[in-house]
Amino acid sequence: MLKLYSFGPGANSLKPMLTLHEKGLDYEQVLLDPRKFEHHSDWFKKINPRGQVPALDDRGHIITESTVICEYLEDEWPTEVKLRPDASWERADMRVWTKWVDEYFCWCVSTIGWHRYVGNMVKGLSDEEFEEKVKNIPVVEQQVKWRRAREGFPQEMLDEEMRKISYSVRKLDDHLRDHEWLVPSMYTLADICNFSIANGMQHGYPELVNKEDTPGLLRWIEQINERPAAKKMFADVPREIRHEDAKK
Ligand SMILES: N[C@@H](CCC(=O)N[C@@H](CS)C(=O)NCC(=O)O)C(=O)O
Repeated sequence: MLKLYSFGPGANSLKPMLTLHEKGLDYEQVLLDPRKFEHHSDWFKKINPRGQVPALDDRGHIITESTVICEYLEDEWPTEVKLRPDASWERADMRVWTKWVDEYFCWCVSTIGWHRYVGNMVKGLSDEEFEEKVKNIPVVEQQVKWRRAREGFPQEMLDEEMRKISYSVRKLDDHLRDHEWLVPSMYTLADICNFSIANGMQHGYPELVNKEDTPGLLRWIEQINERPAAKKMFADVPREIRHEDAKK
């Protein structure tokens, strides 16, 4: 039995979740509440010592790192639905896109997400209460991020991350104006992994992602949202427990 630990269908959690739905695999859904810091609790750190979601439990084998989980599902659970091309050069192309989202696109969107939403989650805590929570965070870089979210990120950093987001949106749109999918011949993990970060930007960044400026990107976002697997995935997790504000 497959069990997925996540914050629900958004950001990194969405990657394996949509992959599972596209492949039609049954899995047990374990939703953690970031507002209760459940991902930093001892029971979860036994599953992922980094205290981050998503994590997959496959018959006792724990797999972490969202994109790695997606590739693992393709390797270990082959189905009629293929989310990777057969040709090695196309697979390489797919991995350039998944590497890019993991190393670049995800990070700029994440910092702005933390700036906009995560700070609010901890504003009500006293300094002592907040530091108690920070003590449980196993990754030092994440401790820094939580502190910055509470105190405010330096403006220079926010400006630079916004510049990277504008660049990312342009890069995706330039490609998607001329191609249906990121790997032109088929829908792949490259689409799923980039969609996990891009979905919702038409609402969160309407000045950047809109019909006039990014028609290719918007068409692709809408097209993936219309897929039966995406519809089922969003319907399976009720909106009130999706923690929309704290996923990135
Ligand atoms: N590289 C990891 C990143 C995982 C990650 O950043 N997860 C976020 C949710 S999208 C998280 O757990 N954030 C909470 C925290 O770090 O405190 C992956 O791709 O799985």
